[in-house]
Amino acid sequence: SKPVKAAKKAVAKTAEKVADALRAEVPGAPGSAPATLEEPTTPREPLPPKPEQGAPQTRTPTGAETGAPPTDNGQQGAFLTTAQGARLRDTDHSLKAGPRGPVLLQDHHLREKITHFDHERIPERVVHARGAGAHGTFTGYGTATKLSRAGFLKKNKETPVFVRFSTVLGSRGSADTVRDTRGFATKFYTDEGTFDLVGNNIPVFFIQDAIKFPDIIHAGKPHPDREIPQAQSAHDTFWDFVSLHTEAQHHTIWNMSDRGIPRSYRTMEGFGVHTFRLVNDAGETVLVKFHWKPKLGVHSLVWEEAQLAAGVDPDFHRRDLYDAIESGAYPEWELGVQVFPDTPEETFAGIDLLDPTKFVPEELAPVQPIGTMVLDRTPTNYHAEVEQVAFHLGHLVPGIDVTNDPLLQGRLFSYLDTQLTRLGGPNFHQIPINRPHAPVNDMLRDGMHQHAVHGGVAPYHPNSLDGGNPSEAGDAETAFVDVPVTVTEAPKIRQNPASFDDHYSQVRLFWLSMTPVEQEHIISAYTFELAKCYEQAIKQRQLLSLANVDPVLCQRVATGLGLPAPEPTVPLAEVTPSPVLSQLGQTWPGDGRTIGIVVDPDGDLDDLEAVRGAVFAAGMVPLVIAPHGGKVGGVAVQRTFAATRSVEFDAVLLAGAPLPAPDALPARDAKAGGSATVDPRVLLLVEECWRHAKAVGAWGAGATVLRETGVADTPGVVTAKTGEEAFAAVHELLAAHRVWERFPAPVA
Ligand code: HDE
Repeated sequence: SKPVKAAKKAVAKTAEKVADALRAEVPGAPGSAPATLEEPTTPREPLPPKPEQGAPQTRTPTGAETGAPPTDNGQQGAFLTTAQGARLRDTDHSLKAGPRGPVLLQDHHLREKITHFDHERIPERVVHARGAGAHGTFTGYGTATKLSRAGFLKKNKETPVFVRFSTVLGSRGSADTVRDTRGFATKFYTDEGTFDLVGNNIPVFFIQDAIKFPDIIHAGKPHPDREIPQAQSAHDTFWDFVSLHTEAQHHTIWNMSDRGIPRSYRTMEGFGVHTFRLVNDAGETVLVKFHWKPKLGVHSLVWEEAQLAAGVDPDFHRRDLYDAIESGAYPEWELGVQVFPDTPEETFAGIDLLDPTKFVPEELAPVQPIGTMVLDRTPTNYHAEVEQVAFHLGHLVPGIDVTNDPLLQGRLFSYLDTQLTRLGGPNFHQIPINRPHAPVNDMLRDGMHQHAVHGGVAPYHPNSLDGGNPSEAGDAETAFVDVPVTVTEAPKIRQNPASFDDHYSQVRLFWLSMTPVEQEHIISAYTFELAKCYEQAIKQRQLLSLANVDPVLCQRVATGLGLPAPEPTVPLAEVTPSPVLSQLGQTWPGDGRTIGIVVDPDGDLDDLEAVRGAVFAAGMVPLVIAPHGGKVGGVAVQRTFAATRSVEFDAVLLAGAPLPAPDALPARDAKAGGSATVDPRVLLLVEECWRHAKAVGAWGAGATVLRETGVADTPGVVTAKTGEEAFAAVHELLAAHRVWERFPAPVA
């Protein structure tokens, strides 16, 4: 119509004017034509599929092809269609009675598009809602074949895996770096069926019986009246529960330790928590506990850093995992088992192996490596993979079986049950990420979202109409056979074994295994969390528990809270510390760490290229930080002062002392002890790195910044003649993760 054409013309004219003005403003290129952007709405040939974007799996559970074309991925075909495959002429305008008229109900495309959008979200997981995932490969060492008949543990056998890491308490949109337990769930797509190892980064659990899971989770989740706090244990209901329910004290001290705030998913251990039973070809059994050991070591954030990161970069761990994999620093873990004889008592060194609030110190039962896992591929689609993946402890393969741990037994029920609501029905195993790689030949039929078109007439066993298929497999065909464990004759009863009553000995063992720095962190964590509680009675009750763990711990927290330290109610346990529990005292590779390099655009930048090269060569990521974007000294700037914060870096190098920019934050008054010669954002960066015990290096004018911040000549702060020398010194410091001596000496 005429008015529309006129309007279009006017818009085109204005656009031309704006383009002219922009052209004139491009320095050094007056009048030069701007680079033309390809019009994205013009139909063109499909983009070639990315190698990692294989076609959606078209195999149905019965092996039949669905007929979906192999390149049927999102945004790859030339023409937009409806869900029914009809090509569309226009997806930007609703069907209306005239340009100004009402929208017509008959617009199927509008309704289909909006209805589908309205239903894009699925319920988040009731726990472990926030997660990040990656694909990889597990390779068996063959060392476990004498213990288990599982084929994927055989020497050099490669098995695809998908891992989902998670926090427990927070909602899907909560921050990554909160103090919490982390989930570490691995799906092994083995030739003999899928095996799920659904573990955590802490080897013990809050409760000894699954029936209490709703209680602990209700206590940890936000208060039902205000729905606060999000993703925190620092509130009354959590501490009410753990102080009343003292079997939770062991898991809680791990949370209050640095394990509760991991540096990265890549630097976390994983634990199966429960004791499992392995069975070999000869039918012999052993009891085991599974451990994942990260090749990079176990490292954590410091609390202030974790709090800052939660605001500055709530996706800190998700981003770290993604960036590491994309940059080729593939995270790697060794899988190991602690092995115990399968005796009727199911105990080892006096520790009840069915009690999930206890672990077995590695000094008593070393972790024996049985394979290695490398994660080398990020998800293609978060919803399809990370959200829809469904783990379950009952997904076992021949050679691995469960024990009577009452927590484990309840989980065997819960995981299948929860998927029915979360994934909308009983066919979630047909979702691509959940499809086994082993051939499936089940007789599960129909149900919501059934994707298979099953043939045949006799989905029952035995049958004579479909050739008697499928028939049962025997031992020779690697069938899963439940280990015929003898169940003792006993009364039906709601009661725990007596050994479950010891709630404090291993808490004390953990506390005494920590170095002084780590103990300080634990004291601060308890003090912080309890100070966030309003009810005095809850604080006092928790102090009673701490008194049963250790008098110094109890006294220090009590002092912090301004409360009297109570006397213990049980004798302090005699325990032997387990030094391996400490995260300090060893050196580790720094693969995938980030090194911030602060540059002064007006300074001497001769060494910059060489330093970046040295950082890359060390398997780390250099990020150049400057007052403005663009290039400095011929090198691209990746972070500007306005858009970065210390938490992004594992160590910082200073290649200059940038002067305050005219629009910078107010410079401090030199007379009042502040610096008027260095940009305050650089000073803050260095101060924070120093407080968080990170290595700091400088060369050239960078040394000025160290002097201005008052950190020169302190531990872990190095100055060197050249940039490469400064990085070499920082690299060496990074091997210990942090400059631990910077923390104040503990007060006894
Ligand atoms: Fe879970 N847990 N859990 N849990 N858990 C779930 O399953 C549950 C427990 C763990 O990334 C839920 O699919 C009960 C211990 C991880 O998708 C749910 C009990 C350990 C994940 C559930 C426990 C875990 C879950 C929620 C007490 C460490 C995330 C959504 C008996 C060994 C998996 C879902 C993922 C998820 C129940 C205790 C680890 C509701 C009843 C102990 C890593 O089924």
